This record gives sequence, C-alpha cells and structure tokens, in this order.
Amino acid sequence: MTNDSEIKRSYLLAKERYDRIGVNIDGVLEKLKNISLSLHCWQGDDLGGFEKPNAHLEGGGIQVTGNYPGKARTIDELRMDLKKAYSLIPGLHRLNLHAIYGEFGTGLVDRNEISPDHYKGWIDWAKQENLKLDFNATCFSHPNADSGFTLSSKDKVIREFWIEHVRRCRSISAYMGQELKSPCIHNLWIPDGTKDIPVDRWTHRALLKEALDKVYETEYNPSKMKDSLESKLFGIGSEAFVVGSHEFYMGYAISKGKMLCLDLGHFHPTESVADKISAILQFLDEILLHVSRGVRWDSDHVVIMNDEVRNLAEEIVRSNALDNIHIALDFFDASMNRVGAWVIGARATLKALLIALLQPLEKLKNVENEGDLFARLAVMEEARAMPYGAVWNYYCLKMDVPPGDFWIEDVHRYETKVTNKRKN
Ligand code: RNT
Ligand code: ZN
Repeated sequence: MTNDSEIKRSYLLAKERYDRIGVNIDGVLEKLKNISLSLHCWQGDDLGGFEKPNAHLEGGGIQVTGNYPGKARTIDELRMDLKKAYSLIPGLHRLNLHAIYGEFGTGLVDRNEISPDHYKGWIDWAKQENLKLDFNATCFSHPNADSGFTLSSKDKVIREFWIEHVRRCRSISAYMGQELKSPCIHNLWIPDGTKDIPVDRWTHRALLKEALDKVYETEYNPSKMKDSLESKLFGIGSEAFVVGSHEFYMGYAISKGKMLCLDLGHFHPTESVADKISAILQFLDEILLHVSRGVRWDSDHVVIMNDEVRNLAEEIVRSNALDNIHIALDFFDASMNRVGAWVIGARATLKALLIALLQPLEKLKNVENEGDLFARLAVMEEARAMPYGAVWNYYCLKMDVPPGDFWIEDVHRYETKVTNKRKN
C-alpha cells in the first residue's frame, strides 16, 4: 500500500525547496501533464506483427534477443498488455503502430496491398481508450528485403514494391490522423546497407532520393499526418554502409520540409543527440525522437534514466522546444517482462523530462550571461541533489498511477494472472 499522506508531506517539503530556487512546481506539473509519449507497439511481441503467415524478424539490421514467456500472440492480447502498461504511466499517451500490426484476416495481405480498412480496429480501439496514433512503414522482415535493400535497391521491381508500401502507409496515417483528430506521424526507417565496404554508394543514395520523391508525391494536410525520416549509423549486417545516413536524411528533410527522426541508439557513442536539437531546429520546425538505449552493437535496449536521456530532456526544455519535439520510445527486449519494459522506459523518459522542467533555468541563464562559469557548473551540480523524487511520487498520485516502485507488484500480478498463462 502506498502511503499517500507521507507522499504529500514530502512533496510539500520539496515544493518549499524548489520555491526557494525560483522554480514553480505547479507550472512544471502542468507542462509535464501535456507531454504525450508515443508508446511503440512492438515491445509487446518482439516485433512479430500479425501478418499471416507470421513474419519473422530476420535481417533488416535489427534483432530481438531473448525468449521470456508471455508475449502477446494476438491483437487482443497486445491491446490488453498495452492497456496495462498505460495504466502504470502517468499522463495521456499515444500509440505507435508498425504496418505489420494490421488486422489482416486469414489470408495473406502483402505490404503493397494494405489499406486503411486493416487498421480500423486499432482506430476504434484508440477512440475507446482515448489514444492518438502514429504509424510506421515496415520495410523489413519480408522476402523483398532479403537482399539488404528496399527503397534503394537496384532492382526496379523491388523498389517499386516498397514505394507502393510506403505510399499506402502514408495514406493510412492520414486516415488515422483524420479519424482521431490529431496528426499521425508517419516515420520511415529502412534497413538498406551493406556488411562490407561497397564501391557504389552513390547509386544507392541516388536511388533512395528518387524513391523518396515518389513516396512523398502525395501531399497531406499536416493536421492529418506528418512525415519523418530516421537515419542510422550502422545495423547488424549493415556495418560498413547505411544508405539512409544522418547526412542523407538531414539533407532530404531540410530540402523538403520533412521531420527528421533522431534515434538515441543511431549515432556514434560519444556523439550527443541532445546537442543536435538546437542545431536542427534552426532549420526544421519539428523533430521526432526515438528514445532508446544503445549498448555496444545494439541500439534498442530498454530506456533508463541515464545521462543521455537527461541531457536530451534538458536540451528540449532549454531550447523551449517542447512543442516542436515529438517523443516516441523505441526499444525491444524479449528477455524480460514486456509490459514491465514498456513502463520502465516510459517512466524513465517522463522522469527525465520532469527533472529538466525542474531545473533552475532563469538562475542558470543569469550566471551564464554574467560569465560566472564556476557558478553555472555549481548550480547544475546542486540541482542534481534536489528532491525531484518527491515531486514525481506526488505527480503519480495526482495522475492516479502507482508512485515509487509500487507499480512493480502490479506487473508481477498481471504476469501471474495473464501473461504466464499464455503458451507461446
Ligand atoms: C531501427 C529503427 C526503427 C525500428 C522500428 C521498429 O534501427 O530504430 O525505428 O526500431 O521501426
Ligand atoms: Zn528507431
């Protein structure tokens, strides 16, 4: 049982301390409440999807490892698990779907045949649950992606197949956005690249540019859908060359007014994604973030509140860019309870945003402008010891979700009652 009065008492003490450093907690909590994370459906079933015959995640530069029991096997199970996860995350959030999660009936509906009808069930469910949707083309786990190339393939038939898929995904996104009255972000990531040093980088990039121009021919009203493009440094099997690199998509996005998607796991380990925010937003109005955690060769570990995530949140707040940044989660770990993984990542991201909103920004700007560099660093350091945990617990209580670690037992209970009964 949570001790509500203790949480309130700690909060009031914390509030006094924040007042003293010039931070208005009520304003902060109001801002936090307005932030919606886009929760990725694919953590719930290890990116399996619901195509028949079942697609297997093979190749495509990404890999899920682990065989923890209880993954969602059907759309209903996935919805049930998502609902559980949302109930443990404070705030109102979005759902990020991949194209392979449609309701395709019993036959095979190939990727170049999908239509809004296949996602009607998700839209109805989203309406019922008061969720908004985002969407992604699935350009991997398919025989036409086996060569390692999709939109940038030298094979015209393959290229056209994927162009058709992505075009359809954009129209499905527009339909979702219209139905749910909130712009649906359609994010495009393709696995294209090579394991070893290629000779002809040029042709693949030229082909990708040409294919993208076809994909984006149809213009949609931004009140219905918005496009974003996601770069990557390397993937499994594409260590030497990735067609859709950061420079490639940044050039494309800026020249066409599209959004850029920055995935925390897709850059050199010492490169700071936080630093890119204020640079890119000089040229683009909006950015999509894939909050993830890279660990050595993997770019998709469960998000925790590490320095990278904290720095990112801080930079968003310092750039006054909360309205320009869309925050999605992107990780998949099949070695632990999947609902728990969603909740860890979402709560960590929100906590980082809370800490960022609680920073004594005015004070920091003043000492910086005065050239007092020692004080700037000292204020930052002392801010780390402020009692944000008490504010977080109070916020959870206010938002009607378990504070502190009380949600862990909820996940265990759900595991015993629901997911452990699934025979995979
Ligand atoms: C892959 C990208 C991409 C995927 C999802 C499933 O490296 O990060 O965003 O994780 O599309
Ligand atoms: Zn990503």
